[in-house]
Amino acid sequence: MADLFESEGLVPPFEVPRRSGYAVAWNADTKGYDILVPNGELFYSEHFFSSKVSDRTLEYLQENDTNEWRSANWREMSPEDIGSINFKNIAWKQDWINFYGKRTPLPRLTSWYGDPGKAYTYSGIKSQPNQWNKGLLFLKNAIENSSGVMFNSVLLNWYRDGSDHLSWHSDDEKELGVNPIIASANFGATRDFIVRRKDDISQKISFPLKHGTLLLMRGELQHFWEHSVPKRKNVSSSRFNMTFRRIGIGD
Ligand SMILES: O=C(O)CCC(=O)C(=O)O
Repeated sequence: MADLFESEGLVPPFEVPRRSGYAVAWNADTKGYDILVPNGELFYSEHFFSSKVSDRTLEYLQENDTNEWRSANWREMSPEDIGSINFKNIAWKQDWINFYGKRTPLPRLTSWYGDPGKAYTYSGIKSQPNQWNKGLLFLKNAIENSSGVMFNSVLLNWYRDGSDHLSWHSDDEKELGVNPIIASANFGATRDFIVRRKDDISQKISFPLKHGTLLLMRGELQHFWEHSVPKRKNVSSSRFNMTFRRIGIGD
């Protein structure tokens, strides 16, 4: 892999620490950056999905029987309101967590899809898979064809605006295997996805995940690094993230 600092004039939209163990190389075949970090590998493709596919996905994720998705004020709706909406394609749900003894809504909406039996537990919440639909299978196939990696499940996150967020964590649940391979597909508003080393949090990279961006994480990354999607006051529209996963495959 060519060293970042001898790159071919392409400027990635993220910065990696200038120290040994890091490298970034443009991959002309997959039209993205291969990124090597100490104890981990990532792949970043800013415009992996065309704007046509990305725009249609944004609509697909929000289509419902009662609200015009472009103008709906999702932020103002209560968890009960959201629960009563009949979304055509995705079974969105508001999960609740116990935060210092208080029942608190998760600061985003979620949904879990996968092959039969591929249940997943995150934030202490166990989810049984919804059945794959055409739209999700289309995106999954596109990622599989490009990466050569097969996935059997996907976690969807809906960040209604910049106050929805995700705290520091690693995707290191046992069912994801020893070295999980995770593919993150992104639609809607751009949000920063930050990865940092667990043993030295000054080593970090902030990836702007945009409408149509794909980010792959693999290798030992989940053991040595954690990631988050922090709040952003200036973001007023929805962002959707899908992390395609391999449950019970045992990499
Ligand atoms: O929204 C994102 O980009 C990250 C999602 C994530 O890390 C997760 O669902 O575990």
